[in-house]
Formats: sequence, structure tokens, C-alpha cells
Amino acid sequence: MAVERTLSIIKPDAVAKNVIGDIISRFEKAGLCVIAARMAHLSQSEAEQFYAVHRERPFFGELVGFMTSGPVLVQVLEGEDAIARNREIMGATNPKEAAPGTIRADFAETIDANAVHGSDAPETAAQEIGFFFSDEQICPRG
Ligand code: RTP
Ligand code: MG
Repeated sequence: MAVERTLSIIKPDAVAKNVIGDIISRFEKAGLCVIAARMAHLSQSEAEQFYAVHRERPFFGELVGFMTSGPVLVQVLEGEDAIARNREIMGATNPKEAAPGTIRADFAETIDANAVHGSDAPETAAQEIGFFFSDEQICPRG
């Protein structure tokens, strides 16, 4: 297994619930390290660009509306097999289908307000990391 980086977003619902620390603790317990992080309140155009792959989907308007509804924490996570490992501990997109003990099962309410985003492949991870962070803002462990 290779060391990978992935882009994680703690979404507005989880920030509003004040569970940022609980969620980061899940990442750390799974062997993932936070190597970049900042709070952001996405504009309409930033959210539309970030989720451009979904622009033809029926839920695009709700997705953009939700992601701009409040502040988020954007982070780069690094670790062995980080992309798949992060998605494993996030759980299924719909929290009602998420396995017990996953972040979405424990912290999310609905398919829109589903607590976290995680990149789904190496190419999208690289693109999403570049969307939010410059190289100087990323601090890998030595
Ligand atoms: P994410 O990108 O946020 O990590 O979530 P994901 O890979 O599990 O799901 P994806 O298919 O990429 O969808 C992005 C976000 O759009 C919302 N969604 N709503 N109403 C629906 O059928 C529906 N499907 C997706 C979710 O909030 C999902 O996280
Ligand atoms: Mg996705």
C-alpha cells in the first residue's frame, strides 16, 4: 500500500454541531494525519466549481445550497491508502445506509447534510487538494 493524500471537508452540518474534534479524532485513530487545514465559507461559484462533476445531477442545486450554508473545514489527510481508508470510515453517502461506527452513521442526518466529503480517486484527490491548497500550505510529517 502506498502513502496517499486525500481532500477531506467537514461539512456545514458537522461544523454547526461542533463535532470537528470528534471527526478529526476518527481520522487520526484510522492512521491518517492532517497535513493542511483551514476554515472556509464557500461562495456559490466555489461550490459550483468544486462539485462541477455533479452539475447535471438533479441534486446539484441542493448540494451547492447546502455547501454554502455555513463554514466548513477543508483538510488534506495523509496516510497509507488514505483515499480508500477515509471513505471507509466516512461510511455510505446516505447516512441511513452507513455502517455502524462510521462518521456518517454517527454524525450525519440526511443525504445532503452528511457531515463529510472525501476524494474518491487519486486523480480527483490531486485536483481537489489543488483547488483549496497551494504547495506551501501543505506540511507533510518529516
Ligand atoms: P462526497 O463527494 O461529498 O464525499 O460524497 P460521496 O462521494 O459519498 O457522494 P457523491 O456521489 O460524490 O455526491 C456528492 C454529494 O451530493 C449529495 N448527494 N445527494 N439526493 C441524492 O441522491 C444525492 N446524491 C448525492 C451528497 O451530499 C453527497 O455527499
Ligand atoms: Mg463524491
